[in-house]
Amino acid sequence: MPTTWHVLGAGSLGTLWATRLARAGLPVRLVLRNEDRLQAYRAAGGLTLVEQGQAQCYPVPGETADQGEPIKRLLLACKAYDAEAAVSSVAHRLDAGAELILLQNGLGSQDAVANRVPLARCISASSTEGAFRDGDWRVVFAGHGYTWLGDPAHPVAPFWLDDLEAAGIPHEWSADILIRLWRKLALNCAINPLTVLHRCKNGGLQDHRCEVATLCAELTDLLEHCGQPAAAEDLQPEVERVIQATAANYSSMYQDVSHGRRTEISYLLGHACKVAQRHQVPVPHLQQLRQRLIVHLDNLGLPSD
Ligand code: NAD
Ligand code: KPL
Repeated sequence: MPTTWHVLGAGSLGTLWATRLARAGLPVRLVLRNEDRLQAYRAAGGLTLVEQGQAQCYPVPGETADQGEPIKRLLLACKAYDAEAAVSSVAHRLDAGAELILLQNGLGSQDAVANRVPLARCISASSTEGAFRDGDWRVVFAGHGYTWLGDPAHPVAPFWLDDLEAAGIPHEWSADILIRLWRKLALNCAINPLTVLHRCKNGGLQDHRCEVATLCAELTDLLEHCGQPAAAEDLQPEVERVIQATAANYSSMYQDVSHGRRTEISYLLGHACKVAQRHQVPVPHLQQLRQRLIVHLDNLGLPSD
């Protein structure tokens, strides 16, 4: 009997994974917050994935967090700020030796989850796939990409990567996932907050080269002093390359703010500033950027944590 994939978080990435796994004939169950959400989901009849303009509904069975069979494999597909509470809601159902796949962007939430469920194996993921919701229980597959998975505590790849292969989820096992997570965090810190503050697309940062370069210099220094020198290599040229390659796009943080959604600031810029303080690395421009962003979010009435 193949192991069931329990997917917690019926949002963009959770739906993108759940529908592809279900399409491959693998057992998937969607874990919902409460009975009301479960009833609403059942009324919708399943999760809909829109790919190249074609919508397809997959009747993935749903259940609430508090009841159901023991969970052996959990895909945690919520935002970083919800991760600890979400895993707590199913902690009583986790099997001894359960495996968790953490899809959260940024850093900080992975440790919070691992501390909450110390007996589980926590596998972190970093994804460049793109998806967004265009309705309740409906997700549009917007950008093909890759997902890197890795376990900082245990470098051996799990056998269930075969399921991802079968489901057509492009992935790679990464022996040092922390390098990838830190590199992505650095890119996001150098680009995303500035796009919010300057109210521009990524390409608009070409008019703010000095500001971007200053942030890259501090991020490079921080990565070198906090044990992540590989994540620091040639950071600035890569940031410039990403700005150019994604010039026509709005960053994910810009999109969150423009839709009135909470951002993951604490797990990006907030985490960078916290680690800098712990390692006594001066990062005045990153700190100032964080303060400016907090004021901006406060003014908009959005959470700034
Ligand atoms: P999302 O907001 O679309 O989905 C999160 C879902 O989790 C929501 O449906 C929410 O209701 C649910 N949730 C939260 N707490 C819950 C709980 N306790 N019980 C049940 N459900 C709960 O978020 P997303 O865009 O899928 O992002 C997930 C993570 O992936 C984020 O860290 C994001 O930065 C990262 N990411 C997203 C994309 C993308 O294209 N969407 C790409 C790369 C990385
Ligand atoms: O990952 C991104 C995001 O928007 O979150 C990019 C495009 C790299 C900008 O930081």
